[in-house]
This record gives sequence, C-alpha cells and structure tokens, in this order.
Amino acid sequence: MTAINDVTDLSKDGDIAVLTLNSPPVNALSAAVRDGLAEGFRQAIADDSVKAIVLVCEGKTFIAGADISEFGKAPRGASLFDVQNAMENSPKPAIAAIHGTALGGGLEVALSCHYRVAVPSARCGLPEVNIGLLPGAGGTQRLPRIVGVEKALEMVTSGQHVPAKACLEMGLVDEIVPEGKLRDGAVAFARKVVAEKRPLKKVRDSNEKVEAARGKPEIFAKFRKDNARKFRGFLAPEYNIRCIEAAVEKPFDEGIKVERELFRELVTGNQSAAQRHVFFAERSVWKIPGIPDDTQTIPVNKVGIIGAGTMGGGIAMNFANAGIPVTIVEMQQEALDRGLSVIRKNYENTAKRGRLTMDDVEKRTGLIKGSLKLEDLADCDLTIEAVYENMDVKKDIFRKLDGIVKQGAILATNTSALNIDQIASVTKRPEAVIGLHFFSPANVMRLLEVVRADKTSNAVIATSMQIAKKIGKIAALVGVCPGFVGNRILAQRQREAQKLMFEGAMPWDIDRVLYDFGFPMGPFAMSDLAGLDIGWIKEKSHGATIRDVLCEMDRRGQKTGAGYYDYDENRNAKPSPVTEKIIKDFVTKSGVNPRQISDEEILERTIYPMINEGAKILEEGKAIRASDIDIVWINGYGWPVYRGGPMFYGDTIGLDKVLAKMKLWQAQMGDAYKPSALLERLVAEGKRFQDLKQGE
Ligand code: 3H9
Repeated sequence: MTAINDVTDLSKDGDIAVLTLNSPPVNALSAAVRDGLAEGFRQAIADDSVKAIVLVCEGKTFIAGADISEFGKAPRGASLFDVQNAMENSPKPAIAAIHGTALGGGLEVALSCHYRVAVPSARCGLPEVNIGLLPGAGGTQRLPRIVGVEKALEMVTSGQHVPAKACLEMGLVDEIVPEGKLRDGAVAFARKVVAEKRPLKKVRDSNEKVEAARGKPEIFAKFRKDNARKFRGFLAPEYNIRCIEAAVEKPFDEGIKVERELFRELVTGNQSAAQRHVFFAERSVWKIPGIPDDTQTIPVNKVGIIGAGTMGGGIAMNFANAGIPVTIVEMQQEALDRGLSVIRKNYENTAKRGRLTMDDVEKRTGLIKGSLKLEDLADCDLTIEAVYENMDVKKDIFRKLDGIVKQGAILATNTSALNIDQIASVTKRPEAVIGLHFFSPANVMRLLEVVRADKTSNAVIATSMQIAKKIGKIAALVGVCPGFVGNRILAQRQREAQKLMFEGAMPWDIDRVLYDFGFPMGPFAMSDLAGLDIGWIKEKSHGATIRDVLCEMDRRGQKTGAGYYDYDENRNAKPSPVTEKIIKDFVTKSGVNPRQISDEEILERTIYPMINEGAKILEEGKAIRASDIDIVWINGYGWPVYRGGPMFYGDTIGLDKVLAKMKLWQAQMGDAYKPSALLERLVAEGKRFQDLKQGE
C-alpha cells in the first residue's frame, strides 16, 4: 500500500488498483481529498500493471459532498473539475464503490467514474438544494442523462437520499454487492468489466434521455407550477431547474457552463450563506458546554404524561412513534377517552394518506395507555406535565409526582410561560426538574425548547437532549426567562404588529410584508387561524381592544368565517372593511394621526426588535449561542430558512443598522426599544453575532 497523502492510499489487488480515501468524519472533498484523488488516479493510470481502478472510502460513508466549510474561502488544492476529467477520461475503467451516502460532490465524483457499485444500505443523492446550492460539479448535467428529466428534477430539488435498490433500478448504480463486502465486491466487479471488455461508459455521452425531453417546455412548466408553494422564496430550486433545462437544450459542455455560472451566483449569495449557517447550526445546537458527550444519561424506557389535551396527546405520539411506551393520566374518564380517541384519529388520518400502515396504527396506539391515577406513573423514567398554564395547579402536580415517581426519574413540564425554578422548588429533587417545551401540534413541529432550571442536573439535561434526538426533534437548550427564547422574541414582533396597527397600518399590510419576507403567514392571519378567542373571556369583554370588539361581534377567526379578515367558504382571506372601520375608530379615539407606513418600516419595526431581544437573551446567558436562537425561530416559528434565523439575518443586514434604528425608536417611543448592551458592544467592535466565541 502506498500513502498518496494523509487521507489517500493506493494499493493493488492483483491487477486492480484500489484508491482508498480516509478523511473523517464524512470524506468530504477537501483540498487534501481532491489532491489525493488527482495524484492517486495519475499513479494508477501510469502503472502499466493496473487494468482498472476502484475508488472506495474508509469510515462510515462514501464522499458526502464538497467540504461545506471551504465555501467562501480562497481556493486551494486540485480543482474538482480536473479530478473528474482525469477519472472520466481514464483509459482504464474507473469504478466507484459506495457505502453510507454518496452525496452532492460525492455522487458527482461517482458519476465521473465509468461504473458504480454499492452495498444495499447505501444511498445516493444531490442534496445541495438544502444548503441553497445546486450540484456544481456536473451533477445537473450527468444525472438526467441516467435517470431522465422528471426523476432528476425531483432529486435535485428535494435533495432526497435514494436507497441503493432504487438507484439500481434507475441505472444510477450498476450492481449491488453484499453488505460488508464492498471492497471485494467492487474489485470482483472491476475484474468482470476488464474480462468482458466492457466499454468505458462516460455518462456525459449518453444523450438519449435528455433528448427525449427536448422541445417539451411543458415538463418544466408543470414541475414549477406543481411545486410553486414549496419553492416560494427559495432561489436554489429554480436554479436547479434551469440547469436541468440546460442539460436538455444544450450540449454537455454548454450545459456545464450554465451550471457553473448559476452555482457561482448561488454560492456567493445570501441565501446559500444562510442555509449553510443553518446546516452547521443544526449540528452545533446539540453541543452543550460543560456537558461532555460521554455524560452518563438516564435510560428512558417508559414515559408518563399528565394531561390528555392537544399538547399531551401530541407529546405522547412522539414517544409511541419511537417505540417508547407512554401512560397518559387525566382527571376525568371523559377527558381521557377524548384524548385517546384524538390520538387514534390522528394516526388513522396518517394511514389514510398512506404514510402509515394500519398495523403501525395499532402498534403505536397500543403503546399509549390511559389512566386516572398519578400513581400509575411510579415506574416511569420521564414524566411530562402538560396541563393548562396555572402555577398552583402545576405545583400541586409536581408535589404529588415527587411523592410517587421513582427516584432517578426526570420530572419535566411542558410550560411555555411559567417559571420552572418555582415549579422545581416544591419538589425535594429540583435537580430532576426540567422544561420540555413542545410546540403545537407537538407530533408535527420539529422544535423542542429544553429549559434548564437553576438546579437541573447535567444528567437530566444530557438525557433530555438525547431523548429529543431519539424522537426526531431538534432541541435547543435555553434558560428560564419569561417566554424562554422563542416566545420572548415573538412578544416583540406581536407588540410591534399591534402598535403599527394603531399608527395607521392595516393587518393585511403587516401580514403581507412578513409573508413576502418568507414567513408562512403574518401575525394577524395567524391569530385568525388559532382563534381570536384564545384567552378571551366573554363576560369580562367590554370593547377595550380591537380583539375584544372582533370577538364580541363573533368574529373569532377562521372558524367563525371572520376575524381580522373575512373568509369565503374555502377559507380564502379577504381584507375586511368591518375590521378596517373598527381599527380606524380606535385610532381616531386614541387621538393619533394615522400615517402612511412603508413596507420597509413595517419590516424593520417587526424584525429589528426581535434581533435586539435575541441579543439580550444572549447577554443574559439564556441561550448558548446566537445560532441556537436561529434554530428556535426556524423550527418553531416559520422563520424562512433562506434568511438563516433572526440573528444571522441581523449579521447579514449589518448590526450597525439594527442598532441605529433601535436608538432612534428609543428616543422617539421609549425604553421598550432600548438596545441590548451586547448589540452596542458588537457594533463598537465591528463584529457580528457569528464572531462571538463561546462564553463571550
Ligand atoms: C456540494 O457537494 C457541492 C458540489 O455539488 C459542488 C462543488 C463544486 N462538509 O451530519 P452529521 C460534518 S455541497 C463539511 O452529524 P450524520 C458535520 O458538520 C455538499 N462538513 O453526521 C459534522 O461535524 P461535527 C453536499 C461536513 O452521520 C460531521 O460532519 N453534501 C459535511 O448524521 C458529521 O455530520 C451535503 O449537503 C460536508 N459536506 O450524517 C451532505 N457533511 O461533528 C451534508 C458533514 O463537527 N452532510 N459534515 O458537528 C450530510 O447530509 C450528513 O452529514 C451525512 C451524515 C448524511 C453525510
């Protein structure tokens, strides 16, 4: 075996050269890997005794793509295109041997080989779109030449990882070799290729499938139309589509030029920078300073939930989905029955849509038991209280649980607002108490705020993060403060939306600006959807607020056909003259002169105070890092991923701009706009949130 460099070895198995990459964790195409590939192929081609070349990887995966951390830095090492040309033009058959995942640039390298073999558990995909990019190493030109245009469009715009068997059926892989025997299987395949004198298949030369779609723009028009909602706001899907169009309409080398140009545009743009930031943020959110990865955790084999309402039921489904038995406790049989039947109905609906079998429905509902006695939670490893927000009720439950549940278990609360230190203080084991703040619908929403209280132990935190991963959530560890991280920032936006309405903006103006920014809906449409009467008490309502007046008129949101908006029978919203009049009357009564408010001002007024609040959260140590706040807002509140989260957005537009506006508004409207000290410091030092070091 010859070491080509630190990450590449070249060896021979008879007359077959085996080039092995070993660059943990995922064999990404770093400069060293590209250099190793270039030199390895050069040597293997130059060696007259070599008849074919197998490319294989050590570790858990084949090449998982370009090294994302290299984007935006000065280029180093061999060019990927030169490496691919060397492979494709090799006079000896080149065979990629795939295990784990061949993704992005990894699959593009494999597509530059003449043949591909894979083990059954391998998967292939072009997931660049998920980081705001397109496959920039020939993937958009080669993929449709193998799998056809429709399939290629689907793959590049979804980023899906396709299992080996499906790859074989599509022709993306030429042979499946036995699991665990990749190297030998690939060498045997190479020998077969040599013995049978199979041709040096260059994907770039097979034009049949792209020609079949030539002159049929309707394929692309339909694809764009069918996916318009999904792609709204994102640049990368459209750019990917344009590249596939180029593959159809242009010769290979011309198509490559289009691909390169569009890749360059995306990789230097804000959207991809934001999506790459999110890629790394999603991975760093699990790392907790002071709690090493090997912290002893508590095995969670049985979960107890107190409350069979919407939250309790949704939370229970998460655990049942992961195969963990759950007991739900309610006070009344009727409420328990209702809760359990909602869970069953949810599962059955999923089965109707074909995403679960009836067998799964039975298995999962079978894991969820109901009970009327807290005592039945005695042997649970984790209990989650999910009753309504009332401190006395919660304290009472925790006092009781403390006397019932076995020692060593975790006692969690799903509160979204109450002080968890106070809840913990009624137990004799505050170290076991933590917040697990699920978002509604709890079985769907990906975010979990894990709220550490003053005395929560490291084992309880580590277990909570681990269990979050197990049930498919993305968890951010936050501290106790009003609203924690997500709702605390939301309160800023809500306040500004209401204030703007009193200054002259209509709900639909504000909603439109935030929708165009990329949110799925604005705050008023959201209120209409949720129901304006949440927390509204009819008997106590005397027209004191716009909401009161709307509710008193039975305009309680979508469910009554009217709220801030009017709704038709298909629930399409229309600006309402009734609401407009109510607002105008309020404004007149308050003595304010309504003014024309620009879209720019609406955006700044709703978004900048959120960024400022995020800075205060960081300053107080209630979130570990700015990117954790981004994760909360992207996964819990629909912040558009292509804007990277509020903190990343602040960095993108410039923190000096945010600070200047906060100062201006503070002078005009008071201390609700007081800039955070951290924001002031970062601007003074010319830094961004991203530049903050841990603990700074
Ligand atoms: C591309 O290829 C562009 C080309 O078309 C054009 C070029 C001209 N780079 O996810 P994990 C790190 S774009 C750098 O926890 P898993 C990751 O940050 C790329 N680092 O493991 C983490 O680090 P840490 C297209 C990367 O087993 C560690 O590896 N490819 C990269 O759950 C482990 O990752 C993609 O978009 C990378 N490409 O999942 C694929 N990938 O330990 C992106 C990972 O310090 N990768 N890291 O936190 C993935 O989807 C998953 O990582 C994978 C493994 C499925 C491979």
